[in-house]
Amino acid sequence: MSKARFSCTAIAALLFALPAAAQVTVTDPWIRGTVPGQMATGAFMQLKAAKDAKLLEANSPTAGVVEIHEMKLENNVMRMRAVPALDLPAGRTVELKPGGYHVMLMDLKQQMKEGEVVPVTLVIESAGRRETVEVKAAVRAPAAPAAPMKKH
Ligand SMILES: [Cu+2]
Repeated sequence: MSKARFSCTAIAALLFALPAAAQVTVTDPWIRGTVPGQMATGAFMQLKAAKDAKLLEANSPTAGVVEIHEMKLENNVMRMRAVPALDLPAGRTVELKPGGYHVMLMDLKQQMKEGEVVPVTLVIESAGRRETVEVKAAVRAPAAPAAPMKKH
């Protein structure tokens, strides 16, 4: 009897010791710097999940409201809107970048100064399990271009 109970406990321990379900890799997280008084900015990064997952939400102590946004060209106007979740298909790199998906930081509690590192927590769901991923995002200059510009 006690032996059986031990086995169950051992199995439970083994299950909980399994690595996190989603195994999301975050590459090159950064935040666009702000000028004094600016209340919102975007955070960008590349996400790659080992198994199908979803980015459900994000949080940061630097912002009162954080949403996942999508930016789209509609009738020649760039518009952004909040999306309930962002799909992270297994093995595919999903890029959050200016002009596309981004983590919107609003109601900022501080100026985002170039060179600072800001913590952002991602809430990710995979196979019905939620997990959080801690990200340290580097603040870049407010006017930092997304990619080096070429002159011709
Ligand atoms: Cu936005």
